[in-house]
Amino acid sequence: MVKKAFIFDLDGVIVDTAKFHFIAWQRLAASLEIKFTEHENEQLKGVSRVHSLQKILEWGNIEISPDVFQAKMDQKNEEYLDLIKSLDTSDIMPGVHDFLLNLKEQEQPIALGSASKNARPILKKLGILHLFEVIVDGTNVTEAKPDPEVFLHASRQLNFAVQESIVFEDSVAGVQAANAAGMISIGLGEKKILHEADEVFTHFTDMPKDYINTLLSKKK
Ligand code: B16
Ligand code: MG
Repeated sequence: MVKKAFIFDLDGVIVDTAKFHFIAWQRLAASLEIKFTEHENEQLKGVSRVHSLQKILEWGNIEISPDVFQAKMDQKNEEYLDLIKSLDTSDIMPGVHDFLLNLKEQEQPIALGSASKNARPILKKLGILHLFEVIVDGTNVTEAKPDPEVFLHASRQLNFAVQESIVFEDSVAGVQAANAAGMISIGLGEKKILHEADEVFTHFTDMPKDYINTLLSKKK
């Protein structure tokens, strides 16, 4: 049977946490009197915590000491962790659980490729940690998306070539990272935002019924 490496982003693809990152960053930006709307937020999706804060400070033209920088990052993460306290299986994105189970049934390898340092506890909380053979997250990488490092680690650990790897992403930076790696990129979200992806769906539930088979024969 044909096999491919199926690599999933976490926030905004598997679980609906993107909205909580948004709220936490917005509060952080407000504390520094920096404007932060959906437009700015879009540019932070898939971007690591440290790079996100750097971008926000650039937008506000503000410089802070390393100590305050660390304190602000901690503050954002505390807000975020507080917001996701009540996270449960109802926050799994539509169709994702079935899609993962279908892949498992076909014995297809599954990896996580996320910028988040909170990935493992979130997957555990949702009861789906065991579905992932490989987890590459913000604790394992040095380069932030759009750098392909996170996805290259994931395919390497699954023992697959980049041409045999498929990435599911909700962010522009993540789609660019998958493309830079030479992998097939499937966008989850709006076509007009994720137009660089090889294909885009609003949700997993919008994919055709036999889409896994289509992906197994898809070429970059
Ligand atoms: P944390 P993903 C990314 O996760 C989020 O999209 C992004 O908004 C967040 O800043 C980043 O993780 C770091 O997350 O603060 O939890 O370490 O989309 O790559 O799964
Ligand atoms: Mg994401």
